[in-house]
Amino acid sequence: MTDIVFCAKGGDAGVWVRELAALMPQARVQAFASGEPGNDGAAADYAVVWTPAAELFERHTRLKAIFNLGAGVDALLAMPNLPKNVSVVRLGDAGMSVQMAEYVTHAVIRFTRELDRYENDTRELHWRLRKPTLRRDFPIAVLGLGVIGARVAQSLAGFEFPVFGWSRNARSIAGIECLHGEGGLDRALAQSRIVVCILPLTPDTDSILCRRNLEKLLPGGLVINVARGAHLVDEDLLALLDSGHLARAVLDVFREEPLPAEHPFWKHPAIVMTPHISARTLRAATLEQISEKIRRLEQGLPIEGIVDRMQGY
Ligand code: OXD
Repeated sequence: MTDIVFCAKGGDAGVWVRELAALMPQARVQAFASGEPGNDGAAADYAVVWTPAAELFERHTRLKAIFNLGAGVDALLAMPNLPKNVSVVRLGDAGMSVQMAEYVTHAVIRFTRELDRYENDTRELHWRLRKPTLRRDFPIAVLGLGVIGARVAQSLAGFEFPVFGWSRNARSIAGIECLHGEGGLDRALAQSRIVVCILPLTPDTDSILCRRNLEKLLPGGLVINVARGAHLVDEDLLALLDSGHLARAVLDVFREEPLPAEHPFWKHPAIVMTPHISARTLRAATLEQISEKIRRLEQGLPIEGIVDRMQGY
């Protein structure tokens, strides 16, 4: 019998466990129970996790794979006792890329069509026509061209925005000018007024949205961060918004979540925030994907989404 342990911070573990068990009747699926050794089927074959308790890896020492309930594996890889020789599998799409495309495209269109201003006019009972805006004035740099980033870039290109995609290694996506490497980043930013960050968080991408890089954008820009809070240098963003070089920021992720009440982002008029909801992990699609991968592994077949620990994604 295949043993699966489920350990995720927040949410209702019971529902996840029941639904995974229903998809895998041949397996024993149990929620990780801290404390009492052995009452969660200790020594499971597979772990399904999101920011799990460190104790999980002390108790379950013969794991064959660890499935992360999200696309970003930075927090998991940073755990000191994450077993070295066990495959870590990130979630592949599972309904996230369309949500992300929706979120980013909405933020871009809200900005470029000045919908916030029209909303204010409505509140102030003003019937006011503004000058039409032109897409060519709003070129967009999309940083990160994995499955999710590529979908976002294509969605924006579908609305006829000029889009520059940037990734660490060379990529090619129909309809998108793809750039890569350090020089490519400079070129993408220098030609764009909007930057969207969908990068994995690694030592190379930590603080990539810093003053030096954001200053390269065309003036009056928009920063959208839907990746990780640590990509952004908070003080640099505030300084550039206050100087007017940037006009707006739409942030879904933060260095500390929930964002502390005293953080200046809360009250900044040019910052729009959401609480890490740009792409939710959808239970049914996620569990279907994970159960299928476990089945394949049990049959000795290859699976997609195994994290390259050296690259960090
Ligand atoms: C993810 C997330 O990594 O939700 O998928 O942040």
